[in-house]
Amino acid sequence: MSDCLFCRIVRGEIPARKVYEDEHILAFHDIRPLAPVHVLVIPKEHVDSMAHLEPRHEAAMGRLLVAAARIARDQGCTDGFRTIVNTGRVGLQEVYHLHLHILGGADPLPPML
Ligand code: IU
Repeated sequence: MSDCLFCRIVRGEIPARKVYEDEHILAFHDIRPLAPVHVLVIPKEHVDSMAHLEPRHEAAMGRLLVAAARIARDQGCTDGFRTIVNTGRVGLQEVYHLHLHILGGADPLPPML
């Protein structure tokens, strides 16, 4: 069984402040928020990073994006938000379980790379 941190959150072994969950997707508040709204959206199935995506992940990634749009709306980001997917060492990825950051809740958001 994977000891990946986000897989452990999916299994309920590590607590997280969940904002959305279905069969395929989990979303929870980032523990070190960089904006008033900072939510991570992850596929429940482990994928190391965006660089590891294959054609078989197409449906899962479509679901992830559509869910992220709904979650952003539910979090009150009706005038816009940023999404970030950090990938690999160069992309400053810390947790090697693919995740989409949703950042919002400030108008405007501070500039970020
Ligand atoms: P990154 O895209 O891999 O660089 O970001 C990982 C994020 O996961 C980062 O913003 C952390 O604050 C966040 N995080 C978390 O929410 N819960 C945790 O237990 C750990 C990291 I470790």
